[in-house]
Amino acid sequence: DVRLTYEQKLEVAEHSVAKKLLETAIAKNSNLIASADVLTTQELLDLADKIGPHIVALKTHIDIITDFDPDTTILPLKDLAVKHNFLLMEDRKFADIGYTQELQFSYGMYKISNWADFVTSHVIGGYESLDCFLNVGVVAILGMSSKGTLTDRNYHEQALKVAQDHPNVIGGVSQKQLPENLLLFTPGISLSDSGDGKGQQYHSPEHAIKNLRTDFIIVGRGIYKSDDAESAALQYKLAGWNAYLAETGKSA
Ligand code: UP6
Repeated sequence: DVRLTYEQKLEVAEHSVAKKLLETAIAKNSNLIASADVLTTQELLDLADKIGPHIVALKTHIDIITDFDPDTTILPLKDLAVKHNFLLMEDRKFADIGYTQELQFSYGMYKISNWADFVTSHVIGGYESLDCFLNVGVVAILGMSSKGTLTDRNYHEQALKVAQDHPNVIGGVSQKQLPENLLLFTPGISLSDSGDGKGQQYHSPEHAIKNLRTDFIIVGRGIYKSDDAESAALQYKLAGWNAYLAETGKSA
């Protein structure tokens, strides 16, 4: 069977955030999500402004920003997201009971629910633990990219069942192909490295898109550690988009 295009996925998508992601991919000819794992507000904003034109979403780990402040970190970040038309994905990887996740999502200093378009969450707390993410999309962690991860086949299967049943879930993070009703997000992508010496395992954009049928590749160090983040983002964007075009037969 042939891979569905983003246009075809948009026709059947039900969640507003899934639709927005697919519309953005189509508008920008990009399936690239950049992971902005930098430590200061200045680096975060500089990176977002530079690579913004090439990405569908910017993935944050907001709790590693050393000088976080809602007014100086989040407000300008939201402006950049509007300026360059990308979504904000907070990679919080929630992993608790629903009650606690609700507090972590809306309170504390990060107030993620005020600004994130979508978040990642483990499903280890079970179906109801995802109920709190009412107005955002949830990307469920089904399988991890790191060596020795406990997300084996059985875990993946059971986690997938939770994800597929829950109306807040738009997709999953995985290193395996997913059923077509979920969007697939794949980290562990690099054009030059096979690992980081700390358990991370990398594959090429082509592998993720051809073999796993990934909808969105997630690239961190490959972009923000590069000497020229803007051209690295463009390079990953083109690698991802060309692999997609080849798979859908949209290009010769
Ligand atoms: N990430 C993974 N693997 C997973 C889930 N999430 O690498 O299974 C996240 C990391 C990091 C990014 O938390 O933010 O994706 C990958 O960054 P890198 O490209 O620099 O390795």
